[in-house]
Amino acid sequence: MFRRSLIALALAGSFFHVGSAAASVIVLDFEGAGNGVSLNNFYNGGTDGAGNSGTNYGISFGPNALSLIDGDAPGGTGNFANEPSPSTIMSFLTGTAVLNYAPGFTTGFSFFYSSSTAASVLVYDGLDATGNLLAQIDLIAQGVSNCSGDPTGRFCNWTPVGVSFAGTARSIDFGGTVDQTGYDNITFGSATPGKLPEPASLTLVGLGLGALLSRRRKA
Ligand SMILES: [Ca+2]
Ligand SMILES: [Ca+2]
Ligand SMILES: [Ca+2]
Repeated sequence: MFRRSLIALALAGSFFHVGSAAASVIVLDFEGAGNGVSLNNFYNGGTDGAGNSGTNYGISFGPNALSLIDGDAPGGTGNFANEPSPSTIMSFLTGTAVLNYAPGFTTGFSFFYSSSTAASVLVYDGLDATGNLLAQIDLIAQGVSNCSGDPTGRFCNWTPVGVSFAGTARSIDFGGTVDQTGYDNITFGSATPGKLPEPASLTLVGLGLGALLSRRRKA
């Protein structure tokens, strides 16, 4: 489960860690979305799998993108801590989490992630992770090292990543390992995603979606 630890960040687009905040910024913090349900059209004038609605930004998600609430918060089962915007993140149990923005964006974007394995984020000029690959961001495993706080949660480290690319992007493929990689504060219009979190505790299971899935399978 702890396969990687010290692989350097690499990429085929341009990459910068933390820059300065911009004026008009959209932040997808996933707050208000359900626990272990598909995000679907939560940010697209529709609902997530539990019927919740967020702001309509015209942003939709592929079927694998799930919202997950921290187990320390009401209604949550997530096994994470120090998430940049409490208490909900995005993760996945199948494939990868794909974000679609049909009008396209050219300004770059940023996000926080926590992962126990290496992960990649891919940016495409077509919807549903199709068309030309505009950028690839390879992420190191950092989520579960020296954890404490929140008061519980195995995935306690959240790292901000900023991405720029040439062209017009219409989808982003947020990858990693199912139930081992989470994302939060996906930010458009700024190279700096939200705020930096604080430190948290160590246990030995996934982000919490696996337990949810096995419960569903039994049902
Ligand atoms: Ca929390
Ligand atoms: Ca927690
Ligand atoms: Ca959040």
